[in-house]
Amino acid sequence: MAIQLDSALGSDCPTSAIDPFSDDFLTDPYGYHEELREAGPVVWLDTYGIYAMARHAEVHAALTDWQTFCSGRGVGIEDFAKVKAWRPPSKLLEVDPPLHTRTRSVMSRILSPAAMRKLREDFQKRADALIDALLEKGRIDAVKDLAEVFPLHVFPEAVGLRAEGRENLLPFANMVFNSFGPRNALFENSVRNARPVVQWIYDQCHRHMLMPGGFGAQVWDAYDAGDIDEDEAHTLVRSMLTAGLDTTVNGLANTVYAFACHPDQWQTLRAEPSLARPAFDEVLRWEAPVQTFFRTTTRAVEVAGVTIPESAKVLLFLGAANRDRRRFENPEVFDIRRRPIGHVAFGTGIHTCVGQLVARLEADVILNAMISRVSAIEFTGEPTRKPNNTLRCLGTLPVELKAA
Ligand code: OVM
Repeated sequence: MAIQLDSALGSDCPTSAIDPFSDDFLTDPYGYHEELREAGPVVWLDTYGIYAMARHAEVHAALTDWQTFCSGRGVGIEDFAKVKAWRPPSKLLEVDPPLHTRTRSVMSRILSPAAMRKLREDFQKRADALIDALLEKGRIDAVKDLAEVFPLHVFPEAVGLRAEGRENLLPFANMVFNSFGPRNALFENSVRNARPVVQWIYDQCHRHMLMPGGFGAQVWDAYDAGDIDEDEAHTLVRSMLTAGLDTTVNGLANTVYAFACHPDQWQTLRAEPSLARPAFDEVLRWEAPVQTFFRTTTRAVEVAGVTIPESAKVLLFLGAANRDRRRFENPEVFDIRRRPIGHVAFGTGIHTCVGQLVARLEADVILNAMISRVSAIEFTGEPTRKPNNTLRCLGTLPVELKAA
């Protein structure tokens, strides 16, 4: 007869004392990722009383099985079934089918390939002008002067936001991405003085605040068509304002960082500009802007021989999965010729990043602009980190762009 396993939380798998939300971890996560991957397919994190997965196979499988690993109880550390969410939950990120299916289809229609084709020419012009201006300067902070400037220039306009108050966008996103982690100092500091920031964001989501033709107005068109209700429309606009900016800011900063660290790879890309798309995927694999998300189990489930009980929080390390040698050869090596199919920087399954075409478009036009104009990207100082409970953020990235 089979022996009944002790069903106490975490008793069934390796335990780790690693704190994935400590400054130490967030500043340089990769050694810890390796420890977590090697500890086992499922690891119990003592500090928080949660399960974690850092290997590609298990992260991928959990993301695909939304029936078992649900999002409706929050994708942060707190279980919405037990603790009230600090903000009204997202109707895209923090819901399951059938509601998710409906809101998701509205958003994927708005953020479609056809919509991107309409934006491309304008985005490219702006990217070209920005890189020209940065070459005049020569020495720049690629976070402030490039990675923040460009998305802030093109994205709020594509959504149809008015100009005043846009300085609230990045602090709001910083707060939300910190809020997926524990109530540590990072979270507390980012929600200090949050009220006016949150108020501004919520105000912008109303129909009368949004310019005709933009992504925001198109969400309200879906309300007119009867696809979503009023509250859903408002919250979906909020989703774009939350998820659409800080992610691409860090994606672009990480792109410049990756090439500054690997001058040979920059020359490879310049010699073969058609590698721009796979190069951006390699940046995402190597340095994922969104490092982690949680899921909550809807039932007891066995994963690689470990039984995870029902109602458990499971932390999925997207960034660690992307550097799992079981899935990617020499995962620490940044190689734009690699076809990093299967990286989970955009997630996978039903919640796969719905805005990824916008992110890809932004990266593509910036890389295009740089390929023809920038012969080299050289560090002029040490980059600094800005720890966030979810995002892989650079604080400053001092580089010199050399004109071609
Ligand atoms: C949302 C939302 C917020 C943060 C991230 C995200 C990466 C979505 O409010 O829907 O996706």
